[in-house]
Amino acid sequence: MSDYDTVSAEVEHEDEIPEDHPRYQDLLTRHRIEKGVEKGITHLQGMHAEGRGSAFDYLLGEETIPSADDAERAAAAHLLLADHPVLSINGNVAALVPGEMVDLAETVDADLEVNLFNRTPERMQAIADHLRDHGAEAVKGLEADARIPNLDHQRGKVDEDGIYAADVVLVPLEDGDRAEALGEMDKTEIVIDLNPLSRSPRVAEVPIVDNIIRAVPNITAHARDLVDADRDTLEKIVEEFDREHALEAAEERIRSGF
Ligand code: PTJ
Repeated sequence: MSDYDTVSAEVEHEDEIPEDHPRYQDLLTRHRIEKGVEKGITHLQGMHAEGRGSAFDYLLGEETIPSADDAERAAAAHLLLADHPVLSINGNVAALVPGEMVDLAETVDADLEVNLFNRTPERMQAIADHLRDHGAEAVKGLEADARIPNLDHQRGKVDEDGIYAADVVLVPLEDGDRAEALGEMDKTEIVIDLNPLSRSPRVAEVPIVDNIIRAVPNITAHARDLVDADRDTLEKIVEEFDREHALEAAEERIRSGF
């Protein structure tokens, strides 16, 4: 038995996963999702979502492909240009990248809002507390004093001064219905999803086909790089981004390996 065979999903702390393991990112992701379920942050369905994502990531080569890096730079430019950017957080996002989302929100001056598919008061509170434990000062989503039109009651609940009023929304690992409904509200939508055929990236102005654990720190790195850029520079990055190419390049990589 090799050392790698001894790395099981039962590791108590993620530091126990060896960073030189060939499937390190996948093991780390699985571990964080399991801990999220244990803490009442992640819904059990989040494990299915993770499994699907993991298969696509394997086919992508578990790396940020050049078209995804372009999308991440365009996302950073959109967020910096926005009047009211909001980063939407669900149970998988909170488990996988809590500190990284707080970091991005601070870098682009965005609000963080918890917005769940399987919404319960307990999970809403647990996620808000988890984000605060990772440095968030304010977390929206608990007021739920506005509704996304054309979505059923629970899934459509948002804060009036949060997602409802936002001009640019980052919605990672989102289900297609809500992504479509947010798009119909004329918001600029940035979606992170490893499946380029999923409805949510297909309706997004900026589809990012990349693992969220790589995508969010990379958007933040681009935002730091662009933070002093003038509006013309940012607008040029936004204009030059080709969403169709981003989706096609990701699908090509997944299907052919190239
Ligand atoms: O916390 P809740 O209640 O809001 O529920 C969250 C889930 C994710 C369970 C819910 O939104 C859901 O069921 O989503 P879907 O329809 O399964 O879509 C999730 C998408 O995220 C799928 O297309 C996956 O391929 C993708 N995905 C999963 N893990 C990752 C990912 N994309 C990027 N990075 C990942 N690590």
